[in-house]
Amino acid sequence: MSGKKSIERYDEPAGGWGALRALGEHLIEQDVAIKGATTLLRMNQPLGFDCPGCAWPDPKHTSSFEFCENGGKAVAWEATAKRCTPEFFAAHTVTELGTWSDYQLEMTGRLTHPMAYDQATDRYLPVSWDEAFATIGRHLSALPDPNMAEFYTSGRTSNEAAFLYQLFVREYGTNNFPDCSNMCHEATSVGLPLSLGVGKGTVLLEDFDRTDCIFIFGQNPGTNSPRMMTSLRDASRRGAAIISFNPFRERSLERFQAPRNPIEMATLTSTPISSRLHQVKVGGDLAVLKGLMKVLVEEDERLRSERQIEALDWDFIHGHTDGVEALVADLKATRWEDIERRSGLSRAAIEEAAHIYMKAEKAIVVYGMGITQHRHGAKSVQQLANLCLLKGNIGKDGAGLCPVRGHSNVQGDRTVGVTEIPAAEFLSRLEKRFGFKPPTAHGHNVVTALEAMIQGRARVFISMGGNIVAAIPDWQVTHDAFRRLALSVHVSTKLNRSHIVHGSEALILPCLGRTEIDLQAAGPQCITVEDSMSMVHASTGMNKPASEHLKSEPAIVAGMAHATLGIRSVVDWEIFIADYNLIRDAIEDVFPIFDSYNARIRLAGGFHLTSTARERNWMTASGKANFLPFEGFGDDSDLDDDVLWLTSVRSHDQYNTTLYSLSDRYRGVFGQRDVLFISAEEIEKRGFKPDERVDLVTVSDDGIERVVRNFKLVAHGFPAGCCAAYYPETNPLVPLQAHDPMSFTPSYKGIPIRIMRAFVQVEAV
Ligand SMILES: Nc1nc2c(c(=O)[nH]1)N[C@H]1C(S)=C(S)[C@@H](COP(=O)(O)OP(=O)(O)OC[C@H]3O[C@@H](n4cnc5c(=O)[nH]c(N)nc54)[C@H](O)[C@@H]3O)O[C@H]1N2
Ligand SMILES: Nc1nc2c(c(=O)[nH]1)N[C@H]1C(S)=C(S)[C@@H](COP(=O)(O)OP(=O)(O)OC[C@H]3O[C@@H](n4cnc5c(=O)[nH]c(N)nc54)[C@H](O)[C@@H]3O)O[C@H]1N2
Ligand SMILES: [Mo]
Repeated sequence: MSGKKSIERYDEPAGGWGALRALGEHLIEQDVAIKGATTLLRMNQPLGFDCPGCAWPDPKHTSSFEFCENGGKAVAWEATAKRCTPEFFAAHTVTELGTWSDYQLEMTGRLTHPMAYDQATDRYLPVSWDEAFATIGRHLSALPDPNMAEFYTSGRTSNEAAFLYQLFVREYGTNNFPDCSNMCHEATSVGLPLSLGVGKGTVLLEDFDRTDCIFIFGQNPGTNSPRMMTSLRDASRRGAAIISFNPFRERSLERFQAPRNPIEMATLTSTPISSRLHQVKVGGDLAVLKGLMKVLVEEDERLRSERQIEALDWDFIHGHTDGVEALVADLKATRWEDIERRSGLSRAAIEEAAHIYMKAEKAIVVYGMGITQHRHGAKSVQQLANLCLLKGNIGKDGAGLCPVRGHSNVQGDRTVGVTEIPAAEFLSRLEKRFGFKPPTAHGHNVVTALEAMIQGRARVFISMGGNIVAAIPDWQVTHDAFRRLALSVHVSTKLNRSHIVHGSEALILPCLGRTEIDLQAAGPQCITVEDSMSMVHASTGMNKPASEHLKSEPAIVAGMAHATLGIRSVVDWEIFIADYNLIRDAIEDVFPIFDSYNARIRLAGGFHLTSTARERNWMTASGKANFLPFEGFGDDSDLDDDVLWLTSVRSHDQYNTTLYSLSDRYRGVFGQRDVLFISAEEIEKRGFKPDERVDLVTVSDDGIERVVRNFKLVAHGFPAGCCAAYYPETNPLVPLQAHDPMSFTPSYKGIPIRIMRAFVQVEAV
């Protein structure tokens, strides 16, 4: 890691030479300069592998190499030459590893052997795959009730592995599927079906080429979906308006230098992205959305009465929707002074944005975690849908709603049945295809799984990827629950916190990554994934596996199933593992939308899973799209003046709990992460000085003290009453009960805190 530690102004645009330089450094650090570079050329190509980074789609998977700094980092992270071997585990007790940072743990490299925790020596020792599977089978069979086991999925898991996983778990007898999506876009999956009849976005990549304006709420494209910058840059150059709402002036929302554009690179110029970037208060989006819609409906009323002109799409509203009257009534009753106070934006700014939206024939509304990770996440998503519906911006060329998904296959995992609330039709098709009766009772999501563990109702935790222990809220409470499990199992590629905070027995099962050759009885296999825009395509690994002892995720599921269900299983697991085409045939049998699955993934670019809302076919109870008003501004009622709203965000150099480095170039932070972004005015108002160190303490009424210590105050252009720090360092501050009641999404982006002068004013080492 480069040793520089500083806070400084970073004036370069997003992308450009800074991105090339950063990726080069990362490749060297991971020891993959040559291999990594050739690996990168195969990413997102017709015959290559799908980027294990984000879920943003590719232009038909047929373009020449599309440079993406963070996609490159994700690949190099997986293709690293470093190895975490049994010798490494022999040299360190787990207690010692508990003192290592997350960065240090993952920097040990790829896991090479299955390992089992040994209490006597406090170390992980190598174990055979058969022994590991037998341990899982023994524990699961011993549980008096299958609902005492939890089966987590992180969204890198392929459709094939995810389908087998849910098949195993349902044959075993539970719907307990806590999923990374529960911490991410669940507000979309739960909120949108009530509005539009579908829990996914309604746009395709080509809509970005035709739209007149793009509104971006709470999403950081330059860091978390950098390939989106190409679409935004093109739209901006075409003259489409781009209006962003974010408490940070994220650099990629300001300007972008396209690494593939020789002129911008040679002349050091860049393209402006947002025509307006509104620094909304943390949690202020509901107020903005109500303000925007208030202008629309009141302007429409005025124009209709004065000039017989419609500002809203009344044909669409009458023909396709229900409930507009209640929405209009609520908006009319909403006062501007409240909107301004809650959003932190002026009426004039909101009016200007609303007029741009009103005049645009086609608009796209993009959003990310800044919307979903709030107590009112699902309702906020519904307000975004309302905004679209008022102008008929759903199911129209160049228009629509665009939730930007997280993990590269988080959407696909859901599509193929990893869900704690399975639809009856899906279960009956599963039963028909496989001949066993799947459980119908709803299972646990992340929050309810954690509650079950805390109360001792769940005893076994199995994790298909991810690093749940670091990703969840309320560490003091939740980590204890992990330590009290009878068994914790993690299918992983790298060592992480979830292996350290473990149950009485614990297993680490190392798996192949997406870049690697997956050789099975019928030959090398491809897997499939679904991106943010519901395009499904194949991905074929090309690299030699990091170790000869790795197994593929589907093979690991089959091993667990075999050891748990034995001969009573009605599934022929071996056949599925020999040839993944057969898994895809089974997926097609259960989910008709995958019609001709194997044939269609062989087409260049794969195929699109149709979104009913895109076709204006509303799969809601009423058969129409629903306007769903939201009274007030959420339950984040006004707190004392000294309370700050903290939002937790990703740095430019991290992938969720994985840190590529300790820097965050675009925000001017180098070599450190224990910082609190806050305005100079707030620092002064509270009697502090920039660079002073403070402790952050959650404001809650449950008597539990939640604190993280020694954060440096970094004066940053940030809205009043708000501050920001990095995830996962701030996760101990989020109370488990602080989640959206509809979607159970933890409110990671709206944490009321107080800051106090730190006892020790020194930097952590
Ligand atoms: N390189 C990289 N790529 C990734 C990931 C990664 O960690 N690294 N993670 C993947 C995953 S799982 C996901 S879910 C996505 C996440 O991608 P994003 O949705 O972009 O997630 P965040 O960076 O957490 O936050 C998004 C933005 O919301 C803003 N924000 C914070 N609070 C608020 C608020 O109250 N209102 C508004 N309007 N904005 C707010 C933040 O300043 C930030 O710019 O990216 C995926 N891609
Ligand atoms: N405070 C706060 N908390 C948050 C968020 C936030 O914005 N703020 N964001 C939330 C969101 S959006 C998400 S999605 C979650 C993320 O939660 P997770 O998905 O659980 O976490 P990751 O950090 O993505 O998991 C990293 C680990 O995945 C394993 N891994 C990587 N690739 C593979 C693979 O191909 N197969 C397998 N089996 N394992 C692999 C590696 O061992 C690595 O250590 O965190 C959530 N937590
Ligand atoms: Mo996510």
